[in-house]
Order: sequence, then structure tokens, then C-alpha cells
Amino acid sequence: MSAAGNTIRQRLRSLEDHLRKENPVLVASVQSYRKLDKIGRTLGLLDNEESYATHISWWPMISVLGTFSAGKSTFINHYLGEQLQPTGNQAVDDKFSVICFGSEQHAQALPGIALDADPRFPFYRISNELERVAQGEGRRVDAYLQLKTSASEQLRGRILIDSPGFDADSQRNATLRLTSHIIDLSDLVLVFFDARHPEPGAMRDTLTHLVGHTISRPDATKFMFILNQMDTTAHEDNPEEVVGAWQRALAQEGLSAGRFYCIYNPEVAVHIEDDALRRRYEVKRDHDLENIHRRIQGVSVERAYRITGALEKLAHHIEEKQIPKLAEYRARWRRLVLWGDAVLAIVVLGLAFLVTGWLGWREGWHLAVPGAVDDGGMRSLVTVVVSVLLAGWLHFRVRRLSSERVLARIAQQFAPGVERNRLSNAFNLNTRPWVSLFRYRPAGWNEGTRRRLHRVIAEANQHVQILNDIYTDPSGDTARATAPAGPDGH
Ligand SMILES: Nc1nc2c(ncn2[C@@H]2O[C@H](COP(=O)(O)OP(=O)(O)OP(=O)(O)O)[C@@H](O)[C@H]2O)c(=O)[nH]1
Ligand SMILES: [Mg+2]
Repeated sequence: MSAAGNTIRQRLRSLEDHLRKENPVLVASVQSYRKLDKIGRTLGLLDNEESYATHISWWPMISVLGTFSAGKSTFINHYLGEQLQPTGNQAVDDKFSVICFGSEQHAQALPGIALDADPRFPFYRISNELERVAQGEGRRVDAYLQLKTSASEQLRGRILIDSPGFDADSQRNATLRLTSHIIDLSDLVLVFFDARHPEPGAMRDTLTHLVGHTISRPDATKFMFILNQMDTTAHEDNPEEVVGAWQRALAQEGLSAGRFYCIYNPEVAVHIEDDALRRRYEVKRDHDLENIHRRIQGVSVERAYRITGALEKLAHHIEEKQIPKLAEYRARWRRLVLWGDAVLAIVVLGLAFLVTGWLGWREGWHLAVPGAVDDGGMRSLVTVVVSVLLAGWLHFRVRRLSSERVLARIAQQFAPGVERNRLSNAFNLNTRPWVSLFRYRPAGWNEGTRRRLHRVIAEANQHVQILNDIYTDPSGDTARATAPAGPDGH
């Protein structure tokens, strides 16, 4: 196995070590992913330094997004029970902090490259992605991301992401790309707003990005919209109006019903003099905070099912989408080669016919010359050898050119990205010189491979059953504790 192959093997081993401590149920899933990797490599869909396991997030991920100084970092510190993130009234965070569990008592901060190079994190090779949207930014991954560890028990089995205050107008492309990547991978997204400025009217684009774009997503239920710093509204004549204004601003973006929460941080809140009012605020805050925390706790369960589901989906995708596509490309290639060969054969035979005729005519003329030597046998042998070599060379040229035509078609059908690369690589495996033109199934695909693939699907189903055994509870207690919070009015 190559050095790159060894690296990926080591990485999967460290993923397993990590899961053994964090969530042992998932170790078996890594083994199934390994089996799928082997199948992918046999088919040429995956190269040696790749693993399907590095394309998904193994962590339950909760991201905290929102406007400047809304209290994102303060909320995270409160949840962790430690002052991990800096907070303050000016813009504090200028990069994304990926916060994960580390058993050492002292929190550590590592540069973004630590995330870029480690497949256990959902930012593996993110620098390539950044480079694609903004040239030169891939090398500056440290300017966008950092990794922090905390020994807080609340973090066991999950990753939290703290983000810089979101302002779509001044945001660079790379930051927008990272925000979308984080939203895509997150199991839960908390979107923070500031009750001191409940209608971020000046920030229309920000609202569109954080609210408008989220509504039509298939995973829209993973967003929770939070109005923070509610304590600052207590002195207002009509505090309800603050919440009303906020909800109207969100409604303008299309979000009219859903998951609205109003909270504030007990540690930094301004004191509310009026006892009755304070109690009312506290009751509402505790109720909403409990909902949010419960949802964060439930994310580990959602993640376990997501990983198993992704394994099964990948296996089905190979058999139902990629194999038929490869068979189609092979058939197309074969047709192009046979047509090319046929046209060439006609041209070459025609030429041979003409040359032979001409030689025959000269021969006749030569024989007429007294003293001419009869070397016809030798010449025929040379002619045959040269013709065979020429025909072989031409045939392989035709194969090459035809395969380039098919690769161009793949590029037409698929946007640049993982799927296009996988199909192109697998197709290349099918056109190597020693692969027969008359093999109808894609290279590497046979009864044995099909059986191995079905075994992976069966294993994925077994994993789901194991998860059900662990997480379902006929009495309903666990279900209640992990169910997504329903629409929460005020
Ligand atoms: N009164 C009050 N102040 C709060 C609350 N939450 C946070 N703050 C204060 O608001 C300021 C901003 O808080 P941060 O946690 O730094 O806000 P952030 O959203 O992380 O800010 P950036 O990272 O700069 O975008 C700090 O001074 C906090 O002490 C709250 O619930 N009530
Ligand atoms: Mg912050």
C-alpha cells in the first residue's frame, strides 16, 4: 500500500480510537465504511488516499451564527460552564472556532490547519474549498478557522461552532462559503439576534442569508431563531413590542411560524428591579433555554442515525446510480471505438489495395527486367508485420480518442466536484489497454462485488437496529427528551 494509503488507514484508526471513547456504537460503522472504501477502490471510484468516511461529519455539530455582539460566545461559555471564548461589546470573534471535547484540563487553541488536515473533523481539506471560491485563501485557512478544546462534560460527543458576527455586506466570499459549509454539515443551527436591535433593518442581506435562505431547505427544522439579551428590554414601556418587531422582521423574510426563542444570559444580565416582572422574564427564559439545551443534547442521537443513513445511501448510490452510469459510458466508448476501427479499417484496406496493386504493376515491370532478384516472400512478411503494428497503434489511438470524448461528456453532465471526479476516475479504469473492449460490465463489478455491497447495506440496517435498541424507549422518556422542540410561541 502507498504512503498516502497508509495515511488514510492511520486516520481511520484514529477516528476509531476517538469514537471508542466518545461513542463506541459508531466504531462498527467505521468498519463498514472501510468495506465500502474497498469496493469503491476496486471500481476506481475512490483513490487510495480517500475514504468515504472523510466526506461526512462524524461529529454531531451545533453551530451558533448571528449578528455582531448578539451574545453568541457568551451563550457558549454559559453552556460549557467555562470562560472559553472571549466576549465583549465590539466585534470580538473574527474567525470560526470549532470547539470540541479534550480531556486535558487546560483548554487548547490550535490553528485552522489542524482542522484542515484531520479527517475526523468536518473541515477536512476545507482549504481546497476556500481556494476554489477565492484564490490564495486556501493557504490562509488559519485566518478563518481555529480549533479549541474544552474539558466540559457538555461537549462530550458533540462539536460546537462559534462564529464571527455575520454581516453579509462586508463578508468575503470565503467566509460566506464557510458559513454555508457549516450550515450544511450542522445537525443544529442556532441563529442569534440582539434584543437591543431587534430589527436589523440595515442588514437586509444578513437577514436574507441567515433566515430567508434557510426556510425552503429540506432540513429547515434544524434552525432555531433566538432573540438574546431580552433582559435589556425590561425597562421598556412595552417589551412585547421588541419581540413583535423582531418577528415582523423575520416574517418579511418569509419565516412566519416556527422556532422562536427569547432568552438572556443570567450571568451578564442587567438587574430587573420589579420582582414580578423579573420572575416573568426568568420563567420565559428558563423555559426557552431548556428547550434549546434539550435540542443540543439530542443532536448526538440524530448524528448516529445520520452517519448510518449516509452509509446505506452511499452503497445504494453506487449500485443504482454509478454502476449504470459507468455501464452506459463503457457502451458509448465501445461504440465509438468500433466505429473508429471500422472507418480506419476501410481506409487502411483501401490504401493497402491501392499499394498492392501498384506494387504488383511494378513487379510485373521488374520481372520483365533481366537479372531481377525474387525477394517477394521477405517483402510480404515485412508488410504483414508493419501492418499489424500500424493497425494496433491505430486501434489504441482510437481507444484513447474515444475515451476522451466520453470524459468530455461526463464533464458536461456533472458540475466540477466529487461525483464528476469519481465517475471520470472509474471510467479511466475501464479503458486501460488490457481491459477488453467486449467486457460489458464496468471493471471491478461482478457478482462478488455486488454481494459485498449488499453486505454493507445489511450492516447499515443492523446498525440502525442497534441504535434503536439503545435510543428508543417504550415508556417515551427518551423520546420526549430528544424530540425536536415544537413551535414555541410567546
Ligand atoms: N445584558 C446582556 N448582555 C449580554 C447578554 N449576552 C451577552 N451580553 C454581552 O454582550 C456583549 C457581546 O457578547 P458576545 O458573547 O461577545 O457576543 P458575540 O455574539 O459573540 O459577538 P461577536 O463574536 O463579536 O460577534 C458582551 O459584552 C456580553 O457581556 C445578555 O443576555 N444580556
Ligand atoms: Mg463571539
